[in-house]
Order: sequence, then structure tokens, then C-alpha cells
Amino acid sequence: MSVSRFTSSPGRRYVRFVCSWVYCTSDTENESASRAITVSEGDMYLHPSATVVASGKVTFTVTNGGQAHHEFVIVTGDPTGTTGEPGKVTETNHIGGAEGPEIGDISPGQTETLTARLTPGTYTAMCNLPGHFGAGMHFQFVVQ
Ligand SMILES: [Cu+2]
Repeated sequence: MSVSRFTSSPGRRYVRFVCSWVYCTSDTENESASRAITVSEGDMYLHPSATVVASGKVTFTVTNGGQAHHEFVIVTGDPTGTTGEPGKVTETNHIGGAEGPEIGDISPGQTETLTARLTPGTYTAMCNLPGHFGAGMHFQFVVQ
């Protein structure tokens, strides 16, 4: 079956290949590109695959390799030294406001994703469960 489908329109397949990989690539990047960062988190760390991304729709794929539950929250700027709820830094600058996107809980061994449309600036990704930011569960990244 696959042989007959392939041989019925070899020309069209070739044109589609050229378009998607040569002529249309720049449009895709400018308007609907999804920037991806893979994050390993655990007890008590947060390690990103990249710390500079292009603005637009950025997808974070977060795997909890630790023994404890963790979360994944993004704020603008650097909340280091601020005070939020007991044991936490403030989430005043949470992306998208207080109800903006985040991953509220990642069980040990699980992978969750978060997609957010980000404008240029400096951001901090963190686990803000009590004591976890202070223990080292955060990193900064720049959106260009
Ligand atoms: Cu944590």
C-alpha cells in the first residue's frame, strides 16, 4: 500500500519537501516557532538545557528525577531575597499574572510540560515549595 501511494505522486512529495525545508522555514520561525527547553529537576536542583531562547511560544519539558514532589513556576526578573508565603519567595511577577501558567505538581519520575508565550526579558524558573528555592531549585534564563 505504501508503495503505490509513494509512486502515485512523486512530484508533489518533492515540492512539499522543498517548501517545508527551504522556502517556508523563516516564516515558521518568525510567527509560530515553539522554543523548547528541557529541564531536569530533583532534590534540590533545576537544570535547564538552555538559558537563552527566542521570544514567542516556549515549551518547557520538565522531568522530576528526585524522590520528592516538585513544581515549576516562572516569574519575570529575579525573586532572590524576596519574601512570599512562609519559606517561599514572592510570586508577584508570575508570568500571566496570579492565574498564569505553571506546573503545580510533578510527582517523582514524572514529566510535565508548560508552554508560555514569552516576550523579551530576564526570567527565573523555580520550584517554590517551602524551602526549595532557598535550597537551590531555580535558574535564570533570557528571552531575546
Ligand atoms: Cu521543589
